[in-house]
Amino acid sequence: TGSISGGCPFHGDGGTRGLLGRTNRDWWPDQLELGILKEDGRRADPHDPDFDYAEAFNTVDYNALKADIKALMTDSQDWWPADYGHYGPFFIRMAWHAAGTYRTGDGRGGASSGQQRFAPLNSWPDNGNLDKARRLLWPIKQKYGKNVSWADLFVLTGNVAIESMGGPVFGFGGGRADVYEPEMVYWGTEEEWVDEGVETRILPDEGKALENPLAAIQMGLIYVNPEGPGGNPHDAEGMARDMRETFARMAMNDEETVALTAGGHAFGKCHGAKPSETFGKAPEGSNLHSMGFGWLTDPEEIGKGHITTSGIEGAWTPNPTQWGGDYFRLLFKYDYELTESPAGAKQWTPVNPDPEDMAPDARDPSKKVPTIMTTADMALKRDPEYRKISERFLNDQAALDDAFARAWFKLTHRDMGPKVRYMGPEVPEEDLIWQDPTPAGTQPSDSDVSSFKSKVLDSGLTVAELVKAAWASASTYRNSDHRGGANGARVRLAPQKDWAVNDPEELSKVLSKLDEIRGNLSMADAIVLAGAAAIEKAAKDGGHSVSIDVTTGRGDAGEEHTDAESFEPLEPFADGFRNYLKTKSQVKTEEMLIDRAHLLGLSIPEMTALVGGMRALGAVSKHARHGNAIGVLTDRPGVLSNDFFTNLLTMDTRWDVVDESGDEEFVGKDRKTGEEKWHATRTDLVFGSNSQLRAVAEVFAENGGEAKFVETFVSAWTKVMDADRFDIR
Ligand code: HEB
Repeated sequence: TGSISGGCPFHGDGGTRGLLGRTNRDWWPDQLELGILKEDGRRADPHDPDFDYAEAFNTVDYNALKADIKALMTDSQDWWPADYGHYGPFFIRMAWHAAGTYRTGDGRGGASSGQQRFAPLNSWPDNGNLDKARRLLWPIKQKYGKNVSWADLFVLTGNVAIESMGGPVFGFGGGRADVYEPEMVYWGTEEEWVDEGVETRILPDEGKALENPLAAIQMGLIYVNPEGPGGNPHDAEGMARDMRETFARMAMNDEETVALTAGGHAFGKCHGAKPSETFGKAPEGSNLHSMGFGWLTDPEEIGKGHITTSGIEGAWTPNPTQWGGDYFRLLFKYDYELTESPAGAKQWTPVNPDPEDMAPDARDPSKKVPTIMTTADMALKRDPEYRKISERFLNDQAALDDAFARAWFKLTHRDMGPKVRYMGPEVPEEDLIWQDPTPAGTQPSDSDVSSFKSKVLDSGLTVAELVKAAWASASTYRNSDHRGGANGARVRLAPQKDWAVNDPEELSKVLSKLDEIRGNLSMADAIVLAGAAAIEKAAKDGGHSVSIDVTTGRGDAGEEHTDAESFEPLEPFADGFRNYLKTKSQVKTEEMLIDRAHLLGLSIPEMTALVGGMRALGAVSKHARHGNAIGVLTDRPGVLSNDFFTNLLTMDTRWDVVDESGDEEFVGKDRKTGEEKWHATRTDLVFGSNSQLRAVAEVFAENGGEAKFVETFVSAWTKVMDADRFDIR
């Protein structure tokens, strides 16, 4: 992809930062405090905890819903009149900005939870005036109620908008359940949002790559600054670099980037008819009586409609509410000169346009105005690689239609996970490689399962090896974009099989042994069942009789089902559960554990039990300097016991730093004799040092606590193994 991304997560300008960077509380210190009402696990979501949104969506009269959305397109409202009498372009921008926050680095952001309703996204400068777009949709949201989420409505409205203007659409899958509070996402550390003179985050000359997992080059942007890197319209190379990198962070290649941008800008206009000094505060910080609206200060804007947003002024084509090839036709027909909008933004205008290539005025179709290109649009002709693609689309409209429709579908569905999660009558038949398609599995018989489990225990593989393989397979799952997980057994394939965190040699030995003895089980089931057999044995050796529920029926994916490159961002830079750290980052190693637990959907007790349990089982990575035993605070590794907690919390041990420089490894010595007993990392000691984690560790260490620990460990383990089983939910 020509990506210049830094390899290291959260890599930036040195120094350390918190897991979330700058948060809503930093941006809006006066924000109403609702967090106290969520103590004791009280939920912000008003729906019943067992409300099944996907099921609810399936009850909707889909065609009626689409007809209602279509009618809205041209039902211009006095409080925010539609440009050209058609809201379509405005809604496309809304849908694209809803989806465009997605980033491959951690799978967070994206259209799948309706986050655009909340801060900071509702107030990002790049989302300017989209508060009005969402409010236009309220009557439809209200009508369909809980059966149509905001998240689905945003995307479907984008689709209907494209269709209603003659554009190509590939399909729609519903099933995005809304959230009711802002998701905890790292959006960056800068104290400034995008503005003139604020640097791009990418400066290769200064050795600055775009910090992982971010996918926008400035705080407050979806992708890039339309006026050029840091607002410089002359930096054509930098513009293409910023676009290429940010789109790559959303798994878009050059062709998809060109198709999306040109296809999107076939529609609508930019808004910069008046200087942006007239801007009021963004929604999250605006007056109470603005009722959630922001930016609106120009009284004209109420009666006449959309005046200034980005500051750039003008439409790209002469037919802004009609799909077609005018964007490329104009881009290549004319030379463009640098001009300034009334709001003072840098933009490009065709030199001597023919009258028929002028655009209608957004309010008065009898008036003609010049079209424009942004500096970002100009990159599609100034960058040699983009240019080749643009020229192909210029001469082949059908190719653009297909590329745009597919890229739009990917953009808006990329974070929904496996295709089984898509609902509704317009889900495309075709399997797409980015959906990580997994062939359906079959259900093994009970006797197949039990004979396999006894073979596993006789195979000579250790508890630790089996547990590590199962964890390696399942723990790639991310709750954010629902990718990864044990289904498909992609742990056998590149790149996972070679990740250092997976101890590749050991993994390959375990997998070939399991393959040998699995009979007609799928590899995916065999790996999970082997882990379960190992844990049951380990529990028995510790005096606990447990039986682990394994939901079988997983399928095996092949290389042909797998876009290996797209799995690279799933590699953990740190996996505290296996005591693995690849690169020390700006974020503390224990925060990386919290991050991973969050992506796995784990609670504090679940995370704590898993860490303590995997240590007791000896299931730690081999990377560590102290061999296989780091964090394994037990004399009987391989037995499921609460030894990790009792040995961590005892006052008989004194802990010292081993590597003064790194502050990552520690040695535990007998307080009286000075004898070395254990080696541990930050992700071990945090369960004794952090007051909240210690409180939970105490429960597992205290008298009678071991049973509670085993029970919590087993249920958390099962949760991780089954995290991606949407096929059976
Ligand atoms: Fe766009 C609009 C930029 C991509 C679609 N954009 C727009 C504007 C700007 C831009 C500046 C204006 C705003 C206002 O209002 O003012 N884009 C941009 C950039 C990029 C883009 C820089 C990257 C390169 N788009 C895109 C995509 C899509 C789009 C991808 C889809 C697909 N846009 C759009 C639309 C519009 C816009 C549709 C219009 C809106 C209205 O009209 O309202």
